[in-house]
Amino acid sequence: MQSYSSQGKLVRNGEKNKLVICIEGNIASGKTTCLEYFSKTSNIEVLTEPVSKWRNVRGHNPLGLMYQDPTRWGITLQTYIQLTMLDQHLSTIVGTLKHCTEQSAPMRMMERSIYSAKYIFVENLYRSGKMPEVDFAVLSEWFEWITQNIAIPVDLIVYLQSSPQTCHERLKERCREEEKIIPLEYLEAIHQLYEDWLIKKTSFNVPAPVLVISADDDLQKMILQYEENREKILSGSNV
Ligand code: D5M
Repeated sequence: MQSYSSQGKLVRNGEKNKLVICIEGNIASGKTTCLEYFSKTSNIEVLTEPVSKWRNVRGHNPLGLMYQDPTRWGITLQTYIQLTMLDQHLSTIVGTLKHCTEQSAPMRMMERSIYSAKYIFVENLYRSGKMPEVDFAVLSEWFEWITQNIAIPVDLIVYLQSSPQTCHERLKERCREEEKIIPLEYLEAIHQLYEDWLIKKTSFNVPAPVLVISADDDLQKMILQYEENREKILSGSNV
C-alpha cells in the first residue's frame, strides 16, 4: 500500500512509525559486528548491505568489475547499488541477521543508506577522477529525483568512526577476493568524505542526528560501547 506524505512524497503505509537507524562507517569499520550485536539482543529488524547482489547480478559481478576498472564500471555498480539501497529503505523484507518476528519489530537497523552510497562512494569516484562527468550527472539526477519524490525516513545515524589504518588491517584479515586490491589511500579518501559529511557537516545534507562511536577498539571493547550506547540507539536519539 502506498500514499503521499504532506510533502507530496510517496510513502509506504505501515512503515511510517517504525524507527530507522542507519549504521554508517568506512569499509571494515565493524558495521556487521554492530548489527549482529543488536540483532541478537533486541527486538529489531536488521537489514544488511546486499553485497551478495552486488557480487552476482544475473551472473555478473559489478563490485569486482568496479574495483578492477572504476572508470568503466563505476556507473554500472553505483546504478545497481542505488536501486538495491532504495529497495532496502522501502522494503519490509527481513535481513539475514534478524531473529525476531518482522511485524512486531518496532525499529529497523540498516547497514549504510542510499545517502552514503551517493555522498561517499559516488562522490569519491567522481572526485578522484575515476567517474566521467556525464556518469556523475546521470547518477545525481536519479538520486535527486528519488530523494525529492520518495520519503526515505532516517531517525538516527550511528557513525562508527575508525581510522583508515585500522580498517585496512581488518580488511586484510577478512580476505574478500574483490577487496585484495584496495589500497590504504582508498580508505583514507572514504574516511575523509565521512568526516566532512557527518562530523564537520560541511559537504552534504545530514538526514538525521548523528551518534558517533569510536570504532578502533577490539571486539570486546566494541561490545561494551554498544552496551553503553544501547538505550540511546534503541530510542533513536544521539543525546
Ligand atoms: O562494504 C562491502 C563492500 O562493498 C566493500 O568492498 C565496499 C563496497 N561498497 C559498499 N558500498 C559501496 C558503494 N556505494 N560503492 C562502492 N562500493 C561500495 P562494507 O563496508 O564491508 O560493508
